[in-house]
Amino acid sequence: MSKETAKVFTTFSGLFLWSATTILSKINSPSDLKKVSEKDLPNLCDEIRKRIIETVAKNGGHLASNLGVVELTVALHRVFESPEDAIIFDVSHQCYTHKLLTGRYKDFTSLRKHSGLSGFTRRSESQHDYFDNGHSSTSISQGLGLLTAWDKIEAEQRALGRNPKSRKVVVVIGDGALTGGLAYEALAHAGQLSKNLIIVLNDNQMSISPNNGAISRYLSSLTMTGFYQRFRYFVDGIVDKIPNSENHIAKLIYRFKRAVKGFFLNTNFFADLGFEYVGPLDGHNIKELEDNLRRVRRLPKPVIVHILTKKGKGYSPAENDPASFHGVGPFQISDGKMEKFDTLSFTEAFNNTLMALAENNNKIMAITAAMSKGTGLDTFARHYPERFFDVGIAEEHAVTFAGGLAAGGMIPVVAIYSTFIQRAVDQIIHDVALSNYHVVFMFDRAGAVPQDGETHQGIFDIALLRPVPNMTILSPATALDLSLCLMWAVNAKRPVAIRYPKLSCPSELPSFEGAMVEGRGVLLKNAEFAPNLSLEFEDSEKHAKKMLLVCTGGIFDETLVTARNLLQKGVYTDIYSLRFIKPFDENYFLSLAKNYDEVALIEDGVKTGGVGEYIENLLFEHGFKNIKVFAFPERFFAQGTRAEVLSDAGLSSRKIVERICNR
Ligand SMILES: Cc1ncc(C[n+]2csc(CCOP(=O)(O)OP(=O)(O)O)c2C)c(N)n1
Repeated sequence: MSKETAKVFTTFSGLFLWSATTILSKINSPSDLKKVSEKDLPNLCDEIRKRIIETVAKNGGHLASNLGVVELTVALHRVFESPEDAIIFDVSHQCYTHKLLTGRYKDFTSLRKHSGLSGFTRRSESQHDYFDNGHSSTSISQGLGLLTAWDKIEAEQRALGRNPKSRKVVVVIGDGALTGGLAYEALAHAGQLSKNLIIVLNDNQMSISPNNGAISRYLSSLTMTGFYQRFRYFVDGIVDKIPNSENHIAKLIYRFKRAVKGFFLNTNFFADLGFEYVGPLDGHNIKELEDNLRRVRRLPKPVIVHILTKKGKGYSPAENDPASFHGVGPFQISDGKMEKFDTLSFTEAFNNTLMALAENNNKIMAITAAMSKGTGLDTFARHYPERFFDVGIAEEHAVTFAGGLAAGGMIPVVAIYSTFIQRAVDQIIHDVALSNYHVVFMFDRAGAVPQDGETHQGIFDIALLRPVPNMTILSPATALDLSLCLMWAVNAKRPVAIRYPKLSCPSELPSFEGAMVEGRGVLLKNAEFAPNLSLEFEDSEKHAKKMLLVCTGGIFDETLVTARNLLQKGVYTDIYSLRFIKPFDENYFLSLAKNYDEVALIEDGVKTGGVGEYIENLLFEHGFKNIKVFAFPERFFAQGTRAEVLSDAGLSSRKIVERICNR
């Protein structure tokens, strides 16, 4: 390793990087970890960081978040007895150390690969993973439910005269995830139930981007109370040494401690909810973490352990720019350089158009739920800070807030990933569509989503929102198409959702330049998209059948490949790209469809309730016989490249052509 490379590792000890991993490779379970001596723990943490950096540099992943929780995860697995005790990670994008310590060291190179380890906790992978997480702010509810169930079972055992082991539940939640409303519903309930739920609040002052807002300010104010915490542990240390017979002395000291606490923490939101508040602790100090976790393990009430960590810890490119290293593709370890693509993505196409529109219309406002980088709205935020809102991981609020803005005459543009909008379906129905408010929704990452797996596929939005009255749903196929859709939506005076994939935009084709006509898509004849292949059909009728491929815009690129492959096999094929998923001009479509012998519907969404199923029924009702629907079957789809996910769903060009040709 060169000196340059060594420089980027900020915390690794001495010459360790040149030696092979030794401690980590021998840990097959948390019980092996418990045997590691205290003095070896810093080396173990170095090994873990090295393994994470090397793997993520190749496979991509959530680097900065994982580097921040190495010591915490080691401490948790040394103090608690997973899997008898449950350690639950919110979102679980920060679970890599947990995976490495729970028997998945050898498979770790397959992280986020097709058929490999997921980048999140998955029940199918390990008994140490209690939940299939990926969406934010669920962990406190999950932990509380699990603990309530275990407590009931324990009580039943005790009633039978047995002496069951008391199982513990620890939840790890970040300050970003704590901006989600679900977390507060759970906190209120946990305070009410008053069980020993242990919540570790991992405060790195970052969501994906810096965590602004009132909650973040409040957490910072809590970090001022370090003196009280030192005092508190000093007193607890004394109380621990007092024999039981002298309990009244302990009680006196406890009262004194409460009085001092009142002085330093005259309000503490968590304490007011019924939690014991412990912290702030140094989240990179294993000894301090272990000592405190051992103490809170025994408390008869819910506890918040507030720890401070550094996102990206140990790797300077990630420490210096944690937002860019939150979720990364492959990168160069020596300097953190990431691969750059010069093709235009749908996300960029959206933002270019939005910037152009916002320049001439100051009613346009942009909203994101903690995804300003992912949705590309960071550019808008820089130019129009007064018209930009990052509401935190609060999709429900984002939508209802947008309804309020629309009621006040603004034109809110809400950019949320397709998978996360699932959270806010009721807000779309009740707070926007019912009043027919003019809100523009941009559903990024619609359809097949690479590498993140089940929790992140954007395949349910069409089925969830197509039945909603007043909703318009658009699915552009190219950058120009997306621009036209957004311009149309900004003038539409009703709720409009535009869905588009995580993908580079396909090359433009002249047919997309046509003006938008409500309810209608874009017909592309094969002479346009495959001039060389279509020649053989020009003057002859030698093709047996004429095929129309009808596709959602998000899968237009693959549909083009399919059409060309069919042409090569001698099947005359044209494409109809569904610019409008809803409303749908049925008469216009039927008048087109009657020119074809066979129609295949290709949709990058779930089949049940999808637009393909709807068009299939329409065609049947009008006497069409030869119809095939290609869409995601009712299953969850694990991680893989886009092509692998589509293939798993039977949507690869090869599989579609095969099914069509073997009719
Ligand atoms: C409902 C939902 N919205 C958005 C996201 C995308 N997301 C993943 S991690 C993350 C930030 C989490 O921040 P924090 O909890 O502080 O963890 P950190 O990465 O800082 O350790 C976000 C916004 C998500 N997973 N779920």
